Amino acid sequence: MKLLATLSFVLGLSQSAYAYPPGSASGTSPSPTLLPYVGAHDGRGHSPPWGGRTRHSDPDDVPKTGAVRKYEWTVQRTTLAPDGFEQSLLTVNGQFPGPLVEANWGDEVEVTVHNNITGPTEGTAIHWHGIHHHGSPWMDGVSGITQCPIAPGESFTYRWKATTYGSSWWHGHHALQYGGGLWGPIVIHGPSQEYDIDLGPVTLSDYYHLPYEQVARNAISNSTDFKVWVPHSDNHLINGKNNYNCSMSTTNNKCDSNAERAQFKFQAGKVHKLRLINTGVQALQIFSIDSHKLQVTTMDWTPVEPYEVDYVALGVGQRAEVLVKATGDPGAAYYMRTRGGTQCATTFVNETLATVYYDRAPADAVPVPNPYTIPDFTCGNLALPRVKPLFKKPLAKPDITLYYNVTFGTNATGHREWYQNNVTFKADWSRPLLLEAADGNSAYLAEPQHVLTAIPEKARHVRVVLNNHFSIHPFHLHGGNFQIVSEGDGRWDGTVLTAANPARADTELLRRSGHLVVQFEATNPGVWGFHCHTAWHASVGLYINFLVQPKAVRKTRIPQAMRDMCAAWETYRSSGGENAHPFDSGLRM
Ligand SMILES: *[C@@H]1O[C@H](CO)[C@@H](O)[C@H](O)[C@H]1NC(C)=O
Ligand SMILES: *[C@@H]1O[C@H](CO)[C@@H](O)[C@H](O)[C@H]1NC(C)=O
Ligand SMILES: *[C@@H]1O[C@H](CO)[C@@H](O)[C@H](O)[C@H]1NC(C)=O
Ligand SMILES: *[C@@H]1O[C@H](CO)[C@@H](O)[C@H](O)[C@H]1NC(C)=O
Ligand SMILES: *[C@@H]1O[C@H](CO)[C@@H](O)[C@H](O)[C@H]1NC(C)=O
Ligand SMILES: *[C@@H]1O[C@H](CO)[C@@H](O)[C@H](O)[C@H]1NC(C)=O
Ligand SMILES: *[C@@H]1O[C@H](CO)[C@@H](O)[C@H](O)[C@H]1NC(C)=O
Ligand SMILES: [Cu+2]
Repeated sequence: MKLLATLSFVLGLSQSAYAYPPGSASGTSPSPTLLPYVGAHDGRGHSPPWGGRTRHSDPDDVPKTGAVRKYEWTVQRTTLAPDGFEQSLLTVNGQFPGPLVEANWGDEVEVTVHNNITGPTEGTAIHWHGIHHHGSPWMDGVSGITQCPIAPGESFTYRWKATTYGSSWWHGHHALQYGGGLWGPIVIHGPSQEYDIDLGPVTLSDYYHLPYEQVARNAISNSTDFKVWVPHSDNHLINGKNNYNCSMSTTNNKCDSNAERAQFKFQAGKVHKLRLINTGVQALQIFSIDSHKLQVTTMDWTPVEPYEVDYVALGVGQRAEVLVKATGDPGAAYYMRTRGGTQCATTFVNETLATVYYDRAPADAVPVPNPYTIPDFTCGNLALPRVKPLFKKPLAKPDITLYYNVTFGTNATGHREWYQNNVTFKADWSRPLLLEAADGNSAYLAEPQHVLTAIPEKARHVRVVLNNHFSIHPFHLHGGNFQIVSEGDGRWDGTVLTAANPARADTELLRRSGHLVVQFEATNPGVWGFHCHTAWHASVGLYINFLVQPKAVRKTRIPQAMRDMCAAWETYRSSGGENAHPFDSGLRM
């Protein structure tokens, strides 16, 4: 691993310094650990590339490293059995979870994606969750918004700057593809609270045995069966692994009930860093380690004053880095667990386990269960009152406030639809909003189904008020982060949680029958989605778009490669491409 890290730094080699363990492997060895930064042991001394910057420093003071981290990816269908149940997944380079993207704060990342999806063919697009793409909004990877899909047999090279640091993930943002396996973690090394061992990404995800197209079709269907139009996941995975009771299966897929769970290794007395990432489709995940406390140090990308908890609740797309001191018995093993919170997830499983082995634990050590009790709650962000960003930013007076009522209903044939202010979002993969905005097609942009608001040129501080009437929704902003003005039950009554230094994130939960009020700075020209990250809610139209700095976008020179991608897609589509036509909002298949 050290050697690879060295090579990748010196030669700019493709692939990661770190072999993120594919969940399909038998998994008998614990996850490997991460170095403090890419190239940490390359003989150039031990000062990190971010110099004297700390967790308290201005996050916009991004180091210039000049390094480019290159990856070469092939998206394809691969038959795997991450939980013992064999099925066809969409993978990158045959791996599930997909490869780790690893870089240092200030690096450039370049990922060439080849679309090799066959049987049937379909387009694809890869999104980099939480990356800002300042000056290159076409690199956001959302089909129908920032690009046409990469047509079958075609390739596209994404390039973006790691202007934030911490833990996140990439995923397919075309149709419901990421629900079919197309995702992986991102680690951007930067200043950190002190720790001894970086255990790397700990991904928490719900997992479906139905093909992802079917999950999407069910969610939009006019079925009256609750378990159809509210898709239920069959399993939940930690780092892409869990076992599954095959006698629950109603299909003929090959199945082995003895698949391995994820394993981790603790060194007694040491402080371990875990990068928790909810890479799921719908389920809220409540993470804990029996008999251990968690010290939370980040919210999404933002370093916060450390606070101690028994468990961390993450909605889809949310991340938290936690430090765990190994205070347990050096000869024992402990359960790591993630729970759905039965009211906050639609699933057939309530709990998923992994095992943490201390260094002197025998290989066959079996943990004694000792779970924390989780009281009932309303599926909002439990920890929010304790979140204090280390680099303080007070809340500015908004220049504009946008209000959205989130409701759910059916169309004339009984098919499900999500609405914001009575409109359901529909994408046109062939006409991405960003390209239309650059071309000045304002009449097209104004069509209601695009749910697009042009932010007035002079407005810098944009407040967005969501009032919810049904279900829970982890809302995610593209192209930047936001300050959380308020989150709670009922309609917003104008209360501000903390004006002095609100929490900052790019994803936050909109609780059931509650409200979420966020504020972002309209300083990054582009078309940026603000949407529910429950994949089959976004598919069914829960998706808002902001056109930020319309004049600057109009002046943007869209690279020819983006136009070529649309031309190739048009050729595929018009020649009867197998999966060229969306059947709902277009964000799923
Ligand atoms: C493309 O996928 C097919 C199977 O779906 C596989 O046989 C082929 O090797 C893949 N090509 C590349 C370049 O990975
Ligand atoms: C697996 O599921 C079957 C059917 O529901 C049940 O009878 C059996 O006890 C389960 N096995 C285990 C090990 O939980
Ligand atoms: C999950 O939890 C619910 C509510 O506590 C319970 O009714 C159900 O039986 C549990 N399911 C499993 C598979 O344990
Ligand atoms: C309702 O929505 C479904 C799914 O998008 C669509 O197939 C159907 O045509 C719609 N019905 C009407 C009457 O528009
Ligand atoms: C469901 O939609 C189909 C059209 O897609 C329609 O024929 C059927 O009557 C609808 N069923 C119900 C229960 O509305
Ligand atoms: C949202 O709903 C409230 C209460 O039902 C209503 O007063 C308000 O006008 C609605 N806002 C929009 C933008 O539709
Ligand atoms: C949304 O629809 C509801 C119910 O049909 C209606 O009362 C309300 O006025 C509509 N709101 C807007 C902003 O069109
Ligand atoms: Cu939702």
